Amino acid sequence: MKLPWSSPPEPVPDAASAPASDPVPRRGFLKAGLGGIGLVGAAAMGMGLDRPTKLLATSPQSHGGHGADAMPGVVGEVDHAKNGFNPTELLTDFDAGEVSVLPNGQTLHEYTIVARNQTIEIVPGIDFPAWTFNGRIPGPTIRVTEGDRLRIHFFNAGDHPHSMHFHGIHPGGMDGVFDAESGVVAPGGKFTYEFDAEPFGVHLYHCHTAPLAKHIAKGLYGAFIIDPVGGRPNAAHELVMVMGGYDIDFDGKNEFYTVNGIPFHYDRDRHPIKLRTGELVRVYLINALEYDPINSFHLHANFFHYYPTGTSQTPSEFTDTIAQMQGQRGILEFRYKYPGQYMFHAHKTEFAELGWTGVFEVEG
Ligand SMILES: [Cu+2]
Repeated sequence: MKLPWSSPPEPVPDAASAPASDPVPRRGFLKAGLGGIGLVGAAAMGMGLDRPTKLLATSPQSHGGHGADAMPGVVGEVDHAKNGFNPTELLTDFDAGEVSVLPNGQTLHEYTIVARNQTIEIVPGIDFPAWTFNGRIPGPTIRVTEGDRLRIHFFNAGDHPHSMHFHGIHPGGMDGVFDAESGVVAPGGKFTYEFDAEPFGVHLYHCHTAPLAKHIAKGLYGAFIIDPVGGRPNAAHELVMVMGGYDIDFDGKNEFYTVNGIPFHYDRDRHPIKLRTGELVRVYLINALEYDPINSFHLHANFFHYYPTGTSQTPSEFTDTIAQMQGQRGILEFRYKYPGQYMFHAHKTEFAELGWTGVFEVEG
């Protein structure tokens, strides 16, 4: 049997290993402004100086004839098939793993997770040398019920040491932090993490090897949902949104921001999320952003009940905006009263203009 990690790792063209003679230095490209666009085929992107803060769409895809766009965007579409994942599908892709029952009656969820080097087209024409769990950013949304057993067979097919560090309650030897015994895996190696799922809530997992910020920012993070026994009230839509960013020139600052891996994906002209009035919508929101201390979520023309970390079934707040620091997460519940198109985005405008924005399209 060909093991999933037996293929040779691809080279990772990151800042440390990129040849000095790189004909199109990324930072140079960013600073070059529009003149550099043709070199990478990025369509209709206006680059700023240090960060591409003016990504105004100017093609027929923009809302021509109605003045300026409400928010910047990009023109065209990334190659989702080549990337191997589509953010629209990731919204509702909950993974219970291989389910069986242990002799003691406990439900067992088994997963195979592979970390590897992978090039992701993050906006049209711009590739990012990512590291992924199972070929996607964020990694699989692991979803189980409190008290279930998790058994995760982790393979490192990348060329750096990686691990899976889960938030939750578990033994130190399963924490994926210090050494091979506690689940740090060398390239070509494997480790099996096994522990009980607690407490219920919305959590996350991520690689926890040094330098930590880089390993997370390269894409090694995902959602980890533990449902309470008996579940939560039925919702018409349950959606996962994992916030992240991309530092494409490796200077420790993000050039793009996103939910579920691809900036601007859920915009009005692209792939708005379709809802109906009156439906209960539940969003599992996680902040896996590195290099910026605070992220946020703002919902337009509506309010939501907020359950920090999802560890209580009683909401703590009724609001339209929340902030999350790195690693924080929570559950949002709302219903739309009126049909229409409604933005959701980071309330930090810079993040929104650089990709962390989307639209709920609500029909009556
Ligand atoms: Cu790592």
